[in-house]
Amino acid sequence: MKKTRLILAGGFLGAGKTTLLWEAAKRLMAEGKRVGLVTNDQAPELVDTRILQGDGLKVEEVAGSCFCCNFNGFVDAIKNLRSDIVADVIIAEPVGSCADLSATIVNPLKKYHSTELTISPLTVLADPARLDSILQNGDGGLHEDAAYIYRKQLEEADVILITKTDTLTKEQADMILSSTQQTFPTAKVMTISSAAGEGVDEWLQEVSSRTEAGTKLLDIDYDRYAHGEAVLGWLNGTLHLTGEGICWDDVLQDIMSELASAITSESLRAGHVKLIMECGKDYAVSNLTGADNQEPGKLTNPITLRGKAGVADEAKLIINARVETSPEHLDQLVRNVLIESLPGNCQEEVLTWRYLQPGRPNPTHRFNETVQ
Ligand SMILES: Nc1nc2c(ncn2[C@@H]2O[C@H](COP(=O)(O)OP(=O)(O)OP(=O)(O)O)[C@@H](O)[C@H]2O)c(=O)[nH]1
Ligand SMILES: [Mg+2]
Repeated sequence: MKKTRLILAGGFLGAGKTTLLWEAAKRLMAEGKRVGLVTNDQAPELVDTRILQGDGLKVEEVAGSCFCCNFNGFVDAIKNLRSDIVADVIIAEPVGSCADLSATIVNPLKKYHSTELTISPLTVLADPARLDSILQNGDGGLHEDAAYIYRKQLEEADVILITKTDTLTKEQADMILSSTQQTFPTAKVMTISSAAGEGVDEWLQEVSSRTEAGTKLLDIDYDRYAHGEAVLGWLNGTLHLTGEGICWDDVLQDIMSELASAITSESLRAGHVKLIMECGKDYAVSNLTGADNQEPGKLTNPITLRGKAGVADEAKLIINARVETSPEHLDQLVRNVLIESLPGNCQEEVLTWRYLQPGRPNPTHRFNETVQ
């Protein structure tokens, strides 16, 4: 069986990974390539998986643990995509709070799976608003240990991809590109706007033509890394909503603005909050990212809304929230927001509801040397 090209696109929560996966997959499929995607999270019921499952895209989900702590689950997902669709290319999105991927994923894959896979340089995506703060020794709107993870992600990248350049002027984009390159001189630094479709082909060309992957191994303090993950509360919930002739787009918008007000009024910092409202085949998505309370002027566009769910008698809502607070508090906050914002004639049935704090990372493999 032919080899599959594996592209890992990591980077912090909300950096733009899923949006890029979608955009890149569409382009590769237009060239006639068979493309598989892998999503990853600490718990099932992912907004990302739902967004990506469309237009013939095959998506495998590794849920319940990050790729590095469930290396075999990740390998199984790759195997499934190779056998089900004979994938030419697989693009995988690790959990946004995950670091040390070179030592725990890229190099182990090179050692044990090089007959089936050609592994691309490790790409780390970075949202320019957070990145700018991190480059200036700020906290990127994050707890200092979460900011530590952010820095470590950049440090191990073979390719750093600065995202969302449509939110910057040409001068700002040039400046952040050059200061990132100065700070991380051994990485290839590139810019991209998945929204405007700019830089996607250049990135695909870069990662599809090179085979130097996982060239750097981190010196990383696992206590700080574990704490940086543990400051985030994680909530994944799915609800079945019913009510006569409800406009589900309005409901989605109301829930997200209530969530944003609750997060802001309690001075909490949001990693990423994602909502998807599905109504038959139609759906709308809303995201809240980069709630940088200290530098509100730096917010790119904290709430986004796209798609259309429409008017109907029922809908399904998936909530994925990662916010710097205890999972118990996040549970309460989201419950209160739902009570406040669901319309009076709407009944809800909770299908799944999990809130948790990510456990200490305990990778299946951790290499001390790079594999040639
Ligand atoms: N303006 C702009 N917004 C973008 C772009 N790419 C992604 N976004 C927005 O950034 C937010 C986060 O994007 P995602 O692709 O979900 O980010 P992610 O890295 O997958 O996030 P996690 O899965 O939580 O780690 C969404 O609101 C996107 O619409 C871009 O090129 N330009
Ligand atoms: Mg994502």
